[in-house]
Amino acid sequence: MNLSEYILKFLISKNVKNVFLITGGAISFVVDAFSKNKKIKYTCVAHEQAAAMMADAYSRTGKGFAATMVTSGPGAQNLITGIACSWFDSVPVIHISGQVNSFELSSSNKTTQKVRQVGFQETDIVSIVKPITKFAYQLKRPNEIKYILEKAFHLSTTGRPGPVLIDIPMNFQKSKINLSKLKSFKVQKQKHSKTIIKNIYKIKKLLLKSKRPILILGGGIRISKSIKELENFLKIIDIPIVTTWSGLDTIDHRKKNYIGSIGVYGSRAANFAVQNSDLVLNLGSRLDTRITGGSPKTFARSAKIISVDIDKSELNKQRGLKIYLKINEDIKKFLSTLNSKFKTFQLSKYDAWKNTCLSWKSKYPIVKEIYYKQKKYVNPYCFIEKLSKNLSKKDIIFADDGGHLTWTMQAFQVKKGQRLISAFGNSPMGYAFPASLGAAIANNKKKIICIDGDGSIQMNIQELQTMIANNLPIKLFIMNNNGYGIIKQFQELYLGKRYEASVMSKGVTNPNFKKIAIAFGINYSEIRNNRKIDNILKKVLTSKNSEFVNVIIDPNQKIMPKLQFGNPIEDLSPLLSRNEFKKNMIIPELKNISFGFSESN
Ligand SMILES: Cc1ncc(C[n+]2csc(CCOP(=O)(O)OP(=O)(O)O)c2C)c(N)n1
Repeated sequence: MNLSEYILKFLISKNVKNVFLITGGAISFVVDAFSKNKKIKYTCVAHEQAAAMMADAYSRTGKGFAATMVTSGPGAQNLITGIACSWFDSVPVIHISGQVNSFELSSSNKTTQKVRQVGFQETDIVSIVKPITKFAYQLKRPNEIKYILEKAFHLSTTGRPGPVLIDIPMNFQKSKINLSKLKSFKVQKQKHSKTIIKNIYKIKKLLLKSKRPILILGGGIRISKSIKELENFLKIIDIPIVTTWSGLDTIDHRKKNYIGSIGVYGSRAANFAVQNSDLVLNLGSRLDTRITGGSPKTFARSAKIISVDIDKSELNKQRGLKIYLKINEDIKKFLSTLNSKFKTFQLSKYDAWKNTCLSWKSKYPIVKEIYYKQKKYVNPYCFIEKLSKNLSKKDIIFADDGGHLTWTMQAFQVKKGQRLISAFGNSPMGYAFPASLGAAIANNKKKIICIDGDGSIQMNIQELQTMIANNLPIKLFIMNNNGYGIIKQFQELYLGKRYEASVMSKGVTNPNFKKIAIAFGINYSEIRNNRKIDNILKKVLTSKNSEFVNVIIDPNQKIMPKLQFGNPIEDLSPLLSRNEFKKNMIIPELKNISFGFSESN
């Protein structure tokens, strides 16, 4: 067996059924190994950035591990944005890059160590990706391969997961290896945590004293594969629940205690709930600035915050936010220990508090009746609400980056089991479409929905060909507001409405999407106003083919509500009248605070 054949054997053992790749001289021997192995396939993509994003989504939504293969130099460099998506959102993926022959590496000779390049397309990809991978390594000898792959897999999938990259010189790829001589990587036994039970009792005590507790569900729940454990936990705890964006799909939004998502683009109701709470139990959210607003010290400022996070550095970061009880645990272990100990976890009832939160939810809906009356253009909030009503609990939905992501996250009503995914931490334009392809390949029976922007789709539009060539019946919705909507709104707020580089007259233009769809052989539809939504949705969602839907949005459509810079997250814009606002602030220390904003609606 040669080393390349061994790599495939290893990937198969980790349940990788498909590799996303683009070939090239320096990876050719590894790619050639597929000719001798029918247990694993590959998908040829059009851009390595898209390969990394496909692998990322394959891993997020599938059952196994995910992999890419790319050539040296530009092939490996193109992976970077996709690797960063996996890094920031803790997604396990292995990237295998080819490298020039080991004897052509600039590092292989004392006299060439300072030159930029010796071998053709030589790039020190390991140094480049080190800060965004859990492990990046250039193979030094062929017989290290087993040890290095096992180590990479272990690091990628355990603790806080993340991407890894193994760089393999060409001459090693074809070298024969003797399986009996290969060394294995020994996994160190994890220490048993002694504090977990103690902390659970502390939480129980704090809940007893609390009058207004709140539960935050973050991305850590999905990352740690704890949906079942969460469901069981919710049977023994009965307090208002809010989510972050990456926690949105951890819970059915019809659940009685669900209030909404929190943060800069959160719902008024959820933000009032967290800001008025006196105890926050945070499961797996980093509480980053999108959640806390620009001034973390104003976040949940009357509450004792309990955070459960597998990453100690997230608990110990000092940005003004005070975490009262830091629980450095894997959420799965934490919840399963807790669930096994208690038949009921809380002793108080909190009925009045729950009713207050629910009354905020009904008083401040994201999607207002009046939006449905809009005659011209499609209102994106109505569109997303209708789309979500028409989708089933098995469907997987991706959203890209921009206004359309925000409308989706604000208005989508998740059903139990559904996935709603974006590259939350990295948030590059161009993620959602290739990610949809990766998910379609990992879940070939499921319906995959891609919600994209007219700007963002153009970053990976070449993958329309990959979709067609692989017969992937993705439903692609372009929320077309003819420009960079989210940037325009920023420019209106902070840059005197100077729309530099965000609108057509300033250089941001769209192709004719109809011609593009036709050129690739994709069914094309348009939704021009609210009245047309139902019919077109019915048609495309029951179609067995790939569908390209151009949803025409008002170029001046805003994201509402949204936090204006400098305000605490309970005070979303458009601002409520100060009287109404103060009535909602039930915590005594905020009731009489002077906010300094003008009386305005
Ligand atoms: C790769 C990359 N480049 C630039 C940005 C900055 N950016 C964020 S959203 C956005 C505009 C997105 O436009 P579009 O997809 O049309 O979405 P809209 O806001 O109009 O819904 C830009 C330029 C980014 N997030 N990623």
